[in-house]
Amino acid sequence: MNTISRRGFLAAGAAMLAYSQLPKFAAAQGVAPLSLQAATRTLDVDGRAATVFGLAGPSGQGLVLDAGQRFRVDLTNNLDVSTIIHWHGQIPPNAQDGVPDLPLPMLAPGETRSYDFEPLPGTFWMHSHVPIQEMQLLAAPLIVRSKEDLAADRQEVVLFLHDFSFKTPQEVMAEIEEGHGGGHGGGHGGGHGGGHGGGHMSDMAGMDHGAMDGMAMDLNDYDWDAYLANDRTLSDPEVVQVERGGRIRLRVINAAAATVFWIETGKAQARLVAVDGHAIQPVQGTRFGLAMGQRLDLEIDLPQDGGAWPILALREGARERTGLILATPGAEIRRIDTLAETDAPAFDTDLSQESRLIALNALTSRPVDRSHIVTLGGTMQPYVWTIDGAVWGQHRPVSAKSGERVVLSFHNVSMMGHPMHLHGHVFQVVGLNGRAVSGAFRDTVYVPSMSKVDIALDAGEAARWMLHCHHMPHLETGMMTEFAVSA
Ligand SMILES: [Cu+2]
Repeated sequence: MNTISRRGFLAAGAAMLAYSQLPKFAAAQGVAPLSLQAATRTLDVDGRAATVFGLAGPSGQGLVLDAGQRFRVDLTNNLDVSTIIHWHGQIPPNAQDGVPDLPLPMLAPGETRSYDFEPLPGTFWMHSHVPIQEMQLLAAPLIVRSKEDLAADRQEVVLFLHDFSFKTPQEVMAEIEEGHGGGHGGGHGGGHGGGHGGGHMSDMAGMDHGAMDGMAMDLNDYDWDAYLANDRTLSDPEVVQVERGGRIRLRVINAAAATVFWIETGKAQARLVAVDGHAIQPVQGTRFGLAMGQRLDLEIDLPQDGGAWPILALREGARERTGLILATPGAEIRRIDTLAETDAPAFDTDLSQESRLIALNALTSRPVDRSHIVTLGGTMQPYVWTIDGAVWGQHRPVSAKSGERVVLSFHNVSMMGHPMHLHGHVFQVVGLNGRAVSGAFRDTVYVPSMSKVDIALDAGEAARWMLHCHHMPHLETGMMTEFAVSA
């Protein structure tokens, strides 16, 4: 077998360890915990220096664990503000989950805290659970390799997406709350044709754009200054060296605060093989979308010819795009404009992508002990987003007992989509607009405007687990409740 050959090729070909290139060996196994530093760093965004936050591990931003390696990490806060980091999608003991004061306080400047748990393999990420810090890029990949990853002859590439503003997050929030955030009429570029049960959407479709502004399905409630792929824009994208005929595992992470992206692989055919770190029955295609907090694992078999393959991330309902380029040595790299010629469509308004995702192994069949309807509501003006009619602090917990089979039915009665993230659990998508499915396992599910999504799970550790929208301005204004699991 030639499992060594491709790695040998890469080691020889790569002069330095690029952000996206996973190191050959994640770290020394066993004894020493990995060090992770929350710290400021400087990015070059289209020629302008930007001071942002970051999470520096032993070999660049983020962490890579090998198969079987425990998540043993010493997190140090080198910022001049308190912070706390959430290991998105992982199931640590609740005390290590990384939500401010739930149960542990944030780390003061200079403080170090130790973490130790058995991680789930797959494509994960980590970020501050303070929304305005996440908006400043206090977020990074968390890749946990499986045994299969180690055995496979394929090159792993990470595509970490974020939206970026030169303004402070406080200024961004103020503009959004005043309704000056930018082009939220953009939703009408996208085909929201069919699939909606109610007559509401079709009523809207008959109205002219001026009348719909602020009323119809809203996308993109903020126009960011840049859209980053591995901290870079298309004016100077990362070029990842690949080999002719190579197989790529592309790990896409949408870490954006408030941007849904389509991933377009262009001439490179892709197979979607996992979402949120969990395997699905492979789906062929060249365009797949993901909302904030979600991940996609794409397998790409490159042709035998040399060349360059741009992997683009398109902002939904808009022309902006970002991405990286896969290229064989010596291939000609063409410049790609940061604006596409036309708007990308809105993402999954009819749940057509989600309905194509089928779990490899479904949850074991058993009676449902408890079910809850979780209503997602809110408006742009005033800028308030709610779960069951309440913001965090006035919320009524969604309750269950540890070990119970629970079904949560998200009913989105608002004009924006919401990526709903549950802490401490992996759930299966089991219903889409009232139709039963054996859908993907996830930790973050996108609930489009005026749609219903049902998830099933077995309630885990008896604790308070956060359940919230992963749109950071929505979360900042209170779109969070708790899944209260009792013993
Ligand atoms: Cu939301």
